[in-house]
Parts: sequence; C-alpha cells; structure tokens
Amino acid sequence: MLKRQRYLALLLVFILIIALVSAGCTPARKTDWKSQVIYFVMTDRFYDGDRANDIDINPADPKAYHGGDLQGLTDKLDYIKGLGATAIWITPVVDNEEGGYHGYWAYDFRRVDEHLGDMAKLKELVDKAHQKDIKVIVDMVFNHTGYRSPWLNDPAKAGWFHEKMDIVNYNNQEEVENGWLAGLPDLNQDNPDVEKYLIDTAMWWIDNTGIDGFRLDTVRHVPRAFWEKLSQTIKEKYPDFFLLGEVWSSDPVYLSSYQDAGIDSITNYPMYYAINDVFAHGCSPDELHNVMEFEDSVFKDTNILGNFIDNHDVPRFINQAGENSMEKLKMALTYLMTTKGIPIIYYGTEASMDGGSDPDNRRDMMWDGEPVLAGYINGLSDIRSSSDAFVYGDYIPIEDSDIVGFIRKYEDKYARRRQPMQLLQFLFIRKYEDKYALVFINNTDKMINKTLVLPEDAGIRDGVTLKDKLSAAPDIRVEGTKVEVRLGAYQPAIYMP
Ligand SMILES: [Ca+2]
Ligand SMILES: [Ca+2]
Repeated sequence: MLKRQRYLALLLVFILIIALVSAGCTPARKTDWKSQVIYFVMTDRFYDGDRANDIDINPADPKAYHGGDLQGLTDKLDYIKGLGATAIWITPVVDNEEGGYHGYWAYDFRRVDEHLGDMAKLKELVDKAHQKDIKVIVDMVFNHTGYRSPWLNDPAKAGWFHEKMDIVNYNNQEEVENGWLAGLPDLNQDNPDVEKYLIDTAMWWIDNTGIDGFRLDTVRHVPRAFWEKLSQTIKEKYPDFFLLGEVWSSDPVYLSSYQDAGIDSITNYPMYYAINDVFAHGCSPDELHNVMEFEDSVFKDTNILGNFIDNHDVPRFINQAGENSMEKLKMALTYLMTTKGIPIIYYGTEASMDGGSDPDNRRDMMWDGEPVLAGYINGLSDIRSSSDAFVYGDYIPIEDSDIVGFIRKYEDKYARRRQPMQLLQFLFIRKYEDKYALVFINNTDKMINKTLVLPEDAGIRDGVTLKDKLSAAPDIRVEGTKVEVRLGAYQPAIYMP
C-alpha cells in the first residue's frame, strides 16, 4: 500500500516535470484566433515589390496581372500592422495557368506562381510577418484546377475529375459538389488518390512554409467527408492551425454543417448580407439582430466566424452605399469590429476604395497619401483588443420601443426594405463575465436624443459612467436601468466603463 502511494507520488512529480518542460518548449501564448483582426489581400493587386517578376503585366486590363507580389507584401507588413491587423489572408500562391492573376486557377499545386515570387520569398514573408506578430493565412483551392490542367490529359490521372457537368440547381447538393463550377475541372475527392494528394499537398505547404492557417475556397463544392479528413490530419500535427472556410450561402444551418465538419471558421455570408441591408441600404436593424440570434442557435461557436462587409467576390460596401457612403462605411466597420466574430477587412477599405462587381472590386491598391480610414480602423482594433467582451462576449440587443413599433408597421420584409427608415438606431451590448461594452449606432440622417432601457440580464450597475471609446459622443450615466443617449446623424459610439 505504502509502495503504491510512493509510486503515485513519484508519478505525479514526473507528470509535473513533463508539464513544466513542455510548457517551456511551446510558444508562451496559445494562438487564439477569435482575438485576431484579419486583413485580406489580393496579392497581385496590392504592391509591386519586385519588377523582375512582372511577366505579362497589363495594369490597364482588369483581368490581367498587375505586378503585385510576395515581396510587395513583405515590404508593406508595417503598413498592415499599422491598421491594427494581426493576421493577413492572401489569395492563393500556387502556380496558376495563364491569366490566373487571382490565384484560383491552379496549374501546379506544389509550386509558387512565378508572378508572385518563389518559395524563398513566401518563407521570407512568413518569417518577417511572424517577427512582427502577424499571422499568415493562405488561400487554398481543393475543389478544382484551372481550365488547362495538365492532369486533364494525363492517363495516370484518369478518374481524378468528375464528369463534365454545369451546376444549374444550387439546391441539389450532389450537383453542387460534382458539377464544374464556372466550367472549372472538378476534382473527385472521393477517389482515394485525389484525396491523398490534396491532403498531402496541404501538409506540404504547412510543413514547408510555417503558415498559420488556410482560407479554404469553394468549401460547399467539396464533400464534407473530405473536410473532416483534412481537418483531422492537419490538427493532429498542428492543433492551432486555423481553417477559414468559404461557404457562399445565406443559410446559417447549412453553414454550420461545415463548422461541424471540422472547419473552425466560416465566412459569414448571412451577416454580410444583413450588414449591407442595414448600413448601406438603411434596412431595419432587427435583420442583423435576427441573424445573430439564429446563428447563435445553430453554430457551435459564433465568436470565431469570419465576418466581412465585402470581399473580392462582391461589390465593395462603399459602392453600394449611395449618399453619405463614408459615414455608412464607418458605421459598418464599427459593427464589424464590435460584433461577434473575427473581423476581416478587405484591402483598400481603409482608403475608401470603390469597386463594383468582379473584377472592378479588385482594383490596384491606392498608395498615395495616408488612407482616410487607416486611423479609424486602427482605433477600432485597439478598442476590440482592449476587452474580452468583444472577443468572447455574448451579444445582447437592446430593445428600442421606437424600432419595435416601426417594425410592427412593416411586417412584410419586402415592404420594409423599400421603406425609407428614419427611426433606426442600432443598439447592442457585448458582455463577457464582468466586462461589457454598449455599441450605439445612429443609422439615420438625424440627431438622436433619447432615453433607453437597458436589458436587466446585462447586469450594468446603476450610477456607472460610460465613456465613448471613439471619443466623439458625450459621457453617459446609467440611472437605474436607463441611459440617455445623444448621437449625431450616422454617428457610432462604443460606450465602456
Ligand atoms: Ca512584381
Ligand atoms: Ca466539386
């Protein structure tokens, strides 16, 4: 009995030593992806750091190479850090066929495209980014190859593609997975050789570059079983490696099935649509609250979803906003940086760059002068990182009787969308343990001065004074459960104790 106790004591000491030693060996800070702010760059359109690789460039043609490269990204890391970004997501680096300036037309899955640089340049980018505490997420396409893949005529690759078929019915999942998206040769991940090649390729890029995450392209067009296996294989070796899946759908239930398949984060298209409706088009704020409530009920975790106001596949926010577009952009960015989920900012947003549908939304980055919103975005990033309420907190909408009454009048969603909105403020609380923030956005063209009743479950104490971290609105004092709010037209405020 004594022997056994001594043995247990020794075992405990041994375990403790192992734990201490291994703690010393691993990086001190575990990667927490929820706390990141991601800056998304289309490398060819960002910054030309190396004229020697400007092959076939034609900046006048929106569908040609423009000369941006990995060296250019490395050169601009301090600029990106200055925006408050902690991670970059870059468009695919794999060797593309002719015309694949965007990177989504793979020719050779295990080579860096010569327009962007080479493997050494990619590693240099990753190393220098890590030195500056910036993580690197690389876009990867496992659904298809480019139109002229050498595999199409390779007898050794027979059975690597699905039969050529257009995707017509997006409600038919089999068609979505097996059809040729935009006519691109569709890889058959059910073929074990293809599955093995793609998963080995994923590991090859991580092993050889030290990147921190993948943005996975066209996720809904590939069977979930493939994503499960890919995720398991990666996480076994790299538990902190981040997977951000692009699922282009407005259905939260559908999206959540891919998080369940092992993809940490999903591009939050339902929120993208709602942000545009509410802040660009003046629709009812309950649309965003409803999306948030619905997503919270179906996703394992909404604080890790990838939120955005626009990207390279949709028109830029400012292009859609109409009058007062700059004020609307600031409101949308304020929401993006304070709501649940990881903010993803598309390059050029800080310079209020315009752009309609693809390829107009992929214009060259404007490099003349200090970008007009750089300071604003950096300020939002500081506010976000100052409190766990934004990173882990709940999302509690504040009910505004004016809004509720107004919405009841327009039960029909279609009518509501077309109705000019003059009563719309946007109000919610982020709360985590004892930390909280009140986000008020006056989404109207008139000054607001009114008393609001805070929800009881927010637990905000009587008598506390709250300051606007954006430093523009006057302090407010909680009286009982009420606050009096004064905001100018289109003014956002982030109130914290
Ligand atoms: Ca270049
Ligand atoms: Ca497919």
